[in-house]
Amino acid sequence: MSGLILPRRRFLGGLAVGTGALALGGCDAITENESVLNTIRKADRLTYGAQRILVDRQALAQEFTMADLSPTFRANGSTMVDTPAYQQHIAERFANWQLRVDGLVAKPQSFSMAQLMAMPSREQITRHDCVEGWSAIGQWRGTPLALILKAAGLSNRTRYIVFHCADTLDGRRYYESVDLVDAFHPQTILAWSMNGAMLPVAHGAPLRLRVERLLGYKHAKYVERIEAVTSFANIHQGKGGFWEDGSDYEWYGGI
Ligand SMILES: Nc1nc2c(c(=O)[nH]1)N[C@H]1C(S)=C(S)[C@@H](COP(=O)(O)O)O[C@H]1N2
Ligand SMILES: [Mo]
Repeated sequence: MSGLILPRRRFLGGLAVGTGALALGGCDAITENESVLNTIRKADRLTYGAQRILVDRQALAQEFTMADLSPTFRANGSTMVDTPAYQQHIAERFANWQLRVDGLVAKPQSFSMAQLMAMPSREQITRHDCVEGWSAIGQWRGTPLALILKAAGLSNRTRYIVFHCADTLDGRRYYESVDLVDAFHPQTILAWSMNGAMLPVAHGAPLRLRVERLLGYKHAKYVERIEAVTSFANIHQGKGGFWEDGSDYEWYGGI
C-alpha cells in the first residue's frame, strides 16, 4: 500500500469530524477533540499538496432546495433493461431485486431492496452534469455506499469499487468504477428514490449510483452488483467503465 493511501480511511474519517468541529467555531472544541488531534497529527505526515487534494476531493457538491428542482429531468443512455428477468422485476416492483456485494470483501453478501431501505439513508438535491451538454437538478434519497461497504468489510487491498449494471448498451454491459475517496464521499449514495417517488425505470430503478462530484456517466443506473477490486484491468475492456472502454471518456470524470 502506498503511503498516501494507507492512512486514508482514518484520515478522511477524521477530516469529516474536523470539518464539523470547525463549523462550531470554537478553538477549544477543536483542540479538545481527540479525533481532530489525531487528524492533525496524521496530516503532519502528508505533504501540503497531498492534503490539498484530499480536502478538495472530500468537499461536498453544492446542494439545492426544492424550489430549484428542474421541471423535467432528462433520462439518458439506457432507459430500460431489455431482459425478461428485468420485466419480471418491474412486475414484482423490485421486491426480489438483489444487490450483490463481492470481490475483495470479508463478507460477500446480497441486499434486498427492503434491507437497503431499512438502513440509514441520505437525501440530497444536486445538479447532474452530462458531458453531452445538459444539466438537471434532482432530489435523491438512498443508502450511503459507505454503509454497504462497511457491512461487507473491505479488504485493505481494495483500490476501486466497480458497479455492474443490468443493462446492455450497443451490445455491451454498462459498468462503472470509482476510487475509495469517491466511494466513501458523504454524498455517494445508492439512490432508490428520485424527487420524492420511487426511482423511475428510466432513471435506473431500483438502484442507481449518485456520486455527486463526478460527471453523469459515472452515475451507474440499474446497479445489481458491487465488486471491490485492486485493479479494473481485467474487467470488460480494462478502462474502468462503459464509456472509458468504448469512447475514451476520462476514467476519473471529476466535475
Ligand atoms: N446502467 C447505465 N447507467 C448509466 C447510463 C446508462 O446508459 N446505463 N448512462 C449514463 C449517463 S451518460 C448519464 S448522463 C446518466 C443519465 O442518468 P439519467 O437517465 O437519470 O438522466 O446515467 C449514466 N448511467
Ligand atoms: Mo451522460
